[in-house]
Amino acid sequence: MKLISGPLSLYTAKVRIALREKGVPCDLWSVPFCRATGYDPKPADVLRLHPKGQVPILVDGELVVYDSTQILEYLEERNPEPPLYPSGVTERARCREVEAYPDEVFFPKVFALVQEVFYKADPAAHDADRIAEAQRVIGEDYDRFERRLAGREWFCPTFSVADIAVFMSINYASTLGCPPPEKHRSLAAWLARTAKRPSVAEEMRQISADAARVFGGETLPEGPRAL
Ligand SMILES: N[C@@H](CCC(=O)N[C@@H](CS)C(=O)NCC(=O)O)C(=O)O
Repeated sequence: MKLISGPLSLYTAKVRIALREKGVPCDLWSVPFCRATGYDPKPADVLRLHPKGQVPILVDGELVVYDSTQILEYLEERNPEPPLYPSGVTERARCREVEAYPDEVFFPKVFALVQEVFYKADPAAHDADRIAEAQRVIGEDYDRFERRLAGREWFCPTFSVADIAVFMSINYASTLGCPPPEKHRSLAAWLARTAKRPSVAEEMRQISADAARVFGGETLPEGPRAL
């Protein structure tokens, strides 16, 4: 199995964490990435295999699966143990809803910070009003995550793809200067708990190292990487 992987891609990070949790061997092929042009120019395989030219893409023999959520579903069916979805139709539906929220609703708000803070290297070029508005709407979602957790250990009865997706999105918002407020005690405890999982700790280690290189002006090269 091969994962075409974005080094700083939060969507790919979800898949990398799931692969580690499940102990599934997988070759990683990292696409190039830099601060000036992001994912451009894209490798030919990405353009050929994904209709939107995005990562992650999972290739398993003849099968190509794209979109992080679809890949997580595929991995769960291919390698059910340990499960990353709860059992029972209702809990699974709840899990899918929590997993989808950061990708579909929360991260688009964070993306304003990506465009302002990450892609504009000169702080003088940052649009302060846009950043403030992004921080306001992100704060509303932090309230929502806190209410949803309400002191529970995980978003679902057991650690799941919901925790992975929410954690990665919050990590990006935090890195871009908008961490959850201290008043959200459930969220803080859950973040610390999640960060301690070896699968997540390894992801954070790799992403921090890659981010430091990219902020230093390097282009992360295309090629094989260790999971
Ligand atoms: N819904 C997709 C989103 C994938 C996505 O937006 N990938 C980004 C990297 S994080 C990408 O490839 N961006 C390049 C582009 O859209 O041109 C998923 O969950 O996989």
